Amino acid sequence: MRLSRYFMPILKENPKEAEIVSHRLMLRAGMIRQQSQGIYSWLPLGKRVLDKVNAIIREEQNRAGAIELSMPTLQSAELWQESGRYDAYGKEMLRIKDRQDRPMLYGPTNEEMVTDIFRSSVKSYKDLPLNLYHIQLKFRDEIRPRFGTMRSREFMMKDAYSFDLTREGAEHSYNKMFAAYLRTFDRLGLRAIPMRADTGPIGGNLSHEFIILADTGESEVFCHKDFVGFDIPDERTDFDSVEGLKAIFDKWTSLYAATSEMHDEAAFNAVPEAERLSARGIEVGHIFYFGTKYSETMGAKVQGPDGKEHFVHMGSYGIGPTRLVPAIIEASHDDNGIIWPSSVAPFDVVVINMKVGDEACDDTCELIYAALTKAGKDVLYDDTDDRAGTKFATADLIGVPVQIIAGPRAVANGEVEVKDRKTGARETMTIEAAINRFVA
Ligand code: 5CA
Repeated sequence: MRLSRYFMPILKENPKEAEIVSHRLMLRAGMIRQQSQGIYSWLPLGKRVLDKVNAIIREEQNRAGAIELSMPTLQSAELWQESGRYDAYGKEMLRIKDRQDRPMLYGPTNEEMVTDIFRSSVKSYKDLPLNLYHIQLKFRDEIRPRFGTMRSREFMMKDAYSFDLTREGAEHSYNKMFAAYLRTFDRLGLRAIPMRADTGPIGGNLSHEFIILADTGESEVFCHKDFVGFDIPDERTDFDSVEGLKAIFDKWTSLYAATSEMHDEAAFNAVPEAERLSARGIEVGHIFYFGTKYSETMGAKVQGPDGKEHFVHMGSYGIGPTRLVPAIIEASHDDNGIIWPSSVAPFDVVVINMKVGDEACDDTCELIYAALTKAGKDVLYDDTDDRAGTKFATADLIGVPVQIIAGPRAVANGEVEVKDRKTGARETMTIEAAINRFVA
């Protein structure tokens, strides 16, 4: 991508409305734009990061056996009247009427709709377990939308829904998502700690929130320090192994960890003082087991091996991609801007031409740009005629992990400078060596 032809509206000034660093940096880097209160456009740079986050979420959902579909944002009120949540959900639900005066709503979550899909076609235990997910916009008319896309009214959610014949089966489905979430957040460069949590309007009595520790987080959390160093389930994890996944779940729930709603002061005080962590955190995921709450009210039954009809046991599993992007920034930035983990960086490398119009600089940059693009890398080429200082500031602000800097003096020697955004370390090397770093 040539920066001169890209759309990346950088702000020079700090936006006044931004209270936390991620919101400030997302606005300054031209990643998002507020369209009305709590409703955002994702501009090209932001969209790239969001897509990369979603790709990792999708890979880990698929690995755990969940199957992707796509459900609409607009739902009929009838479904919600069946479950009893149409009235119970309250003012957070955006209610709409169509031209025939039929009540509709912009989905805040999809338990009802997915249960309707399930009951229309699954009739036998032989088709279980089943886990269906989508990555789709939701709307919740939050009282206090704030911090940019961290708490917005329209937001994206990966929501998965599992169906099992028995409670034991449903627990295994829960554990699959539990392990998948540990892997997902780790690949996003985050340490998320599962904590016992309240179930709110979703219901049920088994639930964990996945929390990232951050001073700017909205949740107050309490946990054992050791969680910070626990091992993440690796790529070879067998998601069909009931014992294997139970062992992961048991380990990750063996020590104290709870959000303020579920906090038990006495149990926390039993943890040795030096090992207690009382902090603030950002909820990036939330998983629930709620048994037959929706299957009973909506009549989702399958025939069991005993020939009888059984209401299915269900769980739901949410991740907030549009919250994860700012959460990653909260965890990874410095005074100059964002520092993306390479797994979600909008570009793998930025090539900075220090003297556009100088034949040697132009040729060198074009050569590197072409070679890295051919090697399948996402390359941003700063071919603008901005001053060097502006180019460096932009590259640091948008947080691309590696900068290749081509200035006339180095280029005359057949060399470029390679800067690591995270450490700030700069190294001069031949053009070939700079290319090989990515191609090899
Ligand atoms: N149906 C269940 C799970 S699929 C559910 O709705 N869970 S939730 O309410 O906990 O939301 C799931 C995730 O969506 C949260 O963990 C959070 O990451 C994200 N989320 C929720 N509300 C917002 C919001 N207002 N802005 C941004 N992200 C949000």
